[in-house]
Amino acid sequence: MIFALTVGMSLGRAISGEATPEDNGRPNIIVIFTDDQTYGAIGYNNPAVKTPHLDALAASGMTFERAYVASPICAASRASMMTGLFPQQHGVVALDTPSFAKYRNDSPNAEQLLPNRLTKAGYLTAFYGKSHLGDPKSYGFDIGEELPGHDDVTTFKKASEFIESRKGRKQPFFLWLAPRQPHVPLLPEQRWLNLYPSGSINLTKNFLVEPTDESLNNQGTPEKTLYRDSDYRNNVGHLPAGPPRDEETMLVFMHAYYAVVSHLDDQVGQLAVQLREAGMLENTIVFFLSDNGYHLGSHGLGNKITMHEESVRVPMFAFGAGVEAEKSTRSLVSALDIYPTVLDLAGAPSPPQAVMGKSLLPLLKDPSNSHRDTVFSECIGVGGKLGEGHRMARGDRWKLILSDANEEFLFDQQVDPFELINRVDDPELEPVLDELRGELSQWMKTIGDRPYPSADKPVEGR
Ligand SMILES: [Ca+2]
Repeated sequence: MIFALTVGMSLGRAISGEATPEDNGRPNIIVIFTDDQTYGAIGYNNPAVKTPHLDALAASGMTFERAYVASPICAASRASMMTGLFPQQHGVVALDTPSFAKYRNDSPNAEQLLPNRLTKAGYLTAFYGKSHLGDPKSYGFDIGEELPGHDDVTTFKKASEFIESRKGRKQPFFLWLAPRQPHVPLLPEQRWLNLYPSGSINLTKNFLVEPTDESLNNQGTPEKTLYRDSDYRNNVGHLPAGPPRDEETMLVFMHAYYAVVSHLDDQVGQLAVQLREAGMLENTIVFFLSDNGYHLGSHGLGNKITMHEESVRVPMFAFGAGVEAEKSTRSLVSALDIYPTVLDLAGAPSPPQAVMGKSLLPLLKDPSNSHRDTVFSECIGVGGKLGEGHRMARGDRWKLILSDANEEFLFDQQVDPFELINRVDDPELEPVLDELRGELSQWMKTIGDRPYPSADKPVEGR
C-alpha cells in the first residue's frame, strides 16, 4: 500500500513562530538519516528506483532538490549533524572518531550537541540505528542505542516501539533514526530484487570502468591507493565496491543497491503509517536525508569522499506537522541546516558555538524565499594526513572544487551536470572563478582550513 498523507493546509504553530517553550504545541521531530544514499537513488529523482513510499511522503511535504552534506563520509557527516559545524571545526575529519571525545557528556563542549540543546528545551531525545560516534547516550541522547543489522529491521522495530510509547504524552520528543541501508554490504531479499526487471537499470552518463588519474578523483586511502575500496568485497556475488568494474559488474551492483533502497522505502512507509494511524502526524515533523551519496561507477569510482555530485548531494524532504503538501524548492541547502531548523521548531536555546547552517523554516513557509547563494563541503584527512582531501563551493550554476593537489575544477551544473568538462581555464569565466574562489577562500578561513593557494604564493599541504 502506498502511503498517502492528508496534511492540513494551514501552517503549523511552530513554523508560524507562535510556539513557545512553555506550551504543548511544539512538534515532535524525527530525522531519518540514511547511509550512503545518493540523490539519484530515490524514485522522484530517478524513475528506475522503486521507492513509492518515499515518493509519496516527499509529495506530501516539501522536497529540497539541491541538498548537500557538510562532508561526504560517514563519521564526519554525522558529527556535523550533531554539532552544527563543519569537520575541521569539530575535529572529526574523515573517520577520526576519537576527536569526538571533546563533545561527550561532561566535557566542556557537550552543550554544543543538538540532543543536549533539545533536552534543555524540554524534549525527550532518542536514537536508534547507526551512530559511528559510539554510544549515542554518551553524546546527549536520553534513550536509544547503536543497533547492528544491515537490514535495519531491529532499528525500525525499536523506533516503532518508541513512537508507540509516546502516544498521548505531553512531552515532545526528538527521534534520530539512522538506518544503515544502503551502505555496503548489500544483502537484499529476493522480493526487493524482483522489483527490477532485466534492462530497467541503466549506467549513468559519466560511467567509467575506472577513474582518470587526477587529483579530482583521489579518494586518498592510507596505502596511497587513489581509489577507496579497490579490493573491498561487498557480498554481492563478491563484486568489488571499488574500481575497476566493467559495465555488467556495475549493473549487478546497482541492482543490489536499488533493491536495498526499496527495502528501506518499505520500512519508512510503515513507520509513516504508524504515525498517521496514531494521530501523531498532526504534531510531528519528519526530515529525511542521507549522510552522503555514492558513486555507483560514475567517474569510474565507487564509494564517496569526492566533491562530485554523486558523492556530496543527497535526497532530502520534510513532511508532517505544518509542512504544506506538494512543495519543492531548488534553493541550495546544506545538511547543516537541519540543526538550526530543529532548534527553531523546538524553541530551543542557541548553542555556545555559532552553527554553520541556516534555519529552513522560512523556506518551509515559502519555497520561493531566498536561502543561500553558495553551499560548501569538505572531505579532509581521508589519507590519514590532515590537509589532503577536497573542498567545494557550489553556487546556483557553477561549482568550484579545490582538490588535495591544490588543483581547481570548475563545472557548469546547468549544461554539464555530470561534471565531464573542467572549465577552469576558460578566460571568459574568470569573473565566475574569481567570485567562487573568494567565497571558498573565505569559508576555508572560517572553518580553520589551510589558506587558499595562489599562483604567486603556492601553499603546501600541511
Ligand atoms: Ca555514509
